[in-house]
Amino acid sequence: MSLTLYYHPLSSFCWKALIGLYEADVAFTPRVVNLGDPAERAAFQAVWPLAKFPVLRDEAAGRTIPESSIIIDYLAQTQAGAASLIPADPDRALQAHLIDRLIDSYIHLPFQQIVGERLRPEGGKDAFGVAQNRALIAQGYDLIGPMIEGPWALGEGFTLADCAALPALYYADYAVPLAGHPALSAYLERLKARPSVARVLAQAEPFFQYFPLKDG
Ligand SMILES: N[C@@H](CCC(=O)N[C@@H](CS)C(=O)NCC(=O)O)C(=O)O
Repeated sequence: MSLTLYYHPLSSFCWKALIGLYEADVAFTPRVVNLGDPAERAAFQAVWPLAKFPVLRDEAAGRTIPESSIIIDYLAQTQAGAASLIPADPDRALQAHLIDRLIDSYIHLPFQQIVGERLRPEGGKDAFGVAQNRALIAQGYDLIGPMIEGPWALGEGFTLADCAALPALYYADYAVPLAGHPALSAYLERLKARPSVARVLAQAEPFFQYFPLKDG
């Protein structure tokens, strides 16, 4: 099999890539990386020096593709089943990329910062930074909510924007509850019911005990 995905089942950015792979029914070899294991980390670093996942390796093409959004772009360019993840119409493709960028920048990354804060030792905490990131996520919800056309981000077609939205909304909900955003909450529920997403969530379930915000 030509494609290998380096990932971890609990990793939110890996969910974005996995949803794309499952949506398109692309065959790949899953390679779970335990970054806590020095040998595994070193081996992964040889594939991608930043040692951040997901990373897709296309052995036949001799290419290493990092970055969750770029992996979806690459799949759309190289796998017939994945083509629709990026709309053919250039304006709609821009919109898919815009939503992906906004979600990553103003929901997903601030959430990641909040989780990082939880893992810091006493004395290294940054309550001001956490408040800033919570405010950013709330702004992100206000921004993204009206952009969701329904049922999916760009209407009837499931795209990169939806692959990005699920992990960001699913996890950020723990830090900044979506309760005051009924349209986004309903969108998240539709996403969770999607078979590709349900598969990703089921695979993450055994690892969820390690999610630092699981108890609020
Ligand atoms: N911009 C990257 C972000 C990737 C990222 O931050 N991945 C996290 C997991 S969700 C990671 O590898 N963390 C491990 C670390 O930072 O040591 C993407 O979209 O793929």
